[in-house]
Amino acid sequence: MQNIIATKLAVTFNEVFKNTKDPLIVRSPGRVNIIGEHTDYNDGFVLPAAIDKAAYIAITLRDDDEIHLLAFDLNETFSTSLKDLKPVEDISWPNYILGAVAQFAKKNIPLKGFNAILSSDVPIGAGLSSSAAVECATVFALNTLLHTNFSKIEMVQMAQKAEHEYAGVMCGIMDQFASIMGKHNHVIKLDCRSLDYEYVPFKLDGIKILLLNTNVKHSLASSEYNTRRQECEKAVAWIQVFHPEVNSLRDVSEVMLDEYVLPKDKLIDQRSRFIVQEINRLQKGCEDLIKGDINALGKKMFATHDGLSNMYGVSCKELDYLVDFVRNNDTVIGARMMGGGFGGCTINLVKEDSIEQLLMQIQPAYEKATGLQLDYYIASIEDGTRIIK
Ligand code: GAF
Repeated sequence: MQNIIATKLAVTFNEVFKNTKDPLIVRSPGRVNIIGEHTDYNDGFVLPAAIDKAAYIAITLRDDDEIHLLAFDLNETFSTSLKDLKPVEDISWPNYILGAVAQFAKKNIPLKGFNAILSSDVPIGAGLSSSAAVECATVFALNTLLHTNFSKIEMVQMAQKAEHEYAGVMCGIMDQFASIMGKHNHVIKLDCRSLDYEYVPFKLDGIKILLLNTNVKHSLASSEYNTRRQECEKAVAWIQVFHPEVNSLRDVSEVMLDEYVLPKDKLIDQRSRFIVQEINRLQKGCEDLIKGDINALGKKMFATHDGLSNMYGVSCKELDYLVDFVRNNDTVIGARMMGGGFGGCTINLVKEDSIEQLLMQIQPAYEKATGLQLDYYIASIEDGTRIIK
């Protein structure tokens, strides 16, 4: 698959840009997250992994300041100049690339213009981090071509800043970390405060990761995401008055919420209580995984979904429908909505030999209930960002 994409991009590149030089081609994957949702920007833990769907960038430097981009799958072009580097308003995809370029500029790296083609098989708006994949591919490619020697962690942080500054989503660090640092058949237990991480083997005999895509792309996703972040910060600020040592919800207990947040605002209490519980749940879920108690982990995934839906308010009726549909199915070990929310995919751990039957039941039922098509992907866990050519 990678070779086919690399050849397709290289051929198109030479046709479009009439280049004599072969482009550098970098692949950067999307991600899944087993448990630990919305915990990253609260200094908590997450448990993501890079998957077999990825963004690809084919790129060569130019001798002038011009930037010429082609989005292969959309058949759209965009051109600008390094002198005019700023977020674009009417189309989103160039921003993920330009946001990455801007990080080099901010570090006073002498830049050059470039030609690039972008292609991706990470479905857009499915909660699989299609934008992080593009940001990471771009940062990684420029780091190589400009010989800047940034470490992988520095590149993760630059890609995250690209999302903040050019896409306007104040995301945590999980998506970019998973894309760059992913490891075949392992999930990453990441402490989002210290950035310490541990690879935990995730090779479950007879169980597969099934992603069910609601095909709902909620327009509120980025504004509500930023609102959730502010709600969490508000709870921290109220607690800090009495406990100045508290820096984030990572440092907060449910007793503190009872005392300082619940009496002030029920909604902020629900939001922050979910995060405190979720940080705790991830720690226990990770122990389950290490012990091989996959059923216990699965139960926690359902509990995470219920918290995201009822307390954190980031689910939607289509996501709830899919999780409720599999809740009492013995072949589904665990299921929940995944990523920022308001649409996108559910992640399901399903016994491999039952997937076909499950799909035969759930696809028509979902389509009947919602009028939307239900797409699915069986994800495998792969390595993070790599040069492929
Ligand atoms: C999005 C964000 F980009 C991540 O940082 C994370 O907060 C996630 O939503 C929710 O866990 O993917």
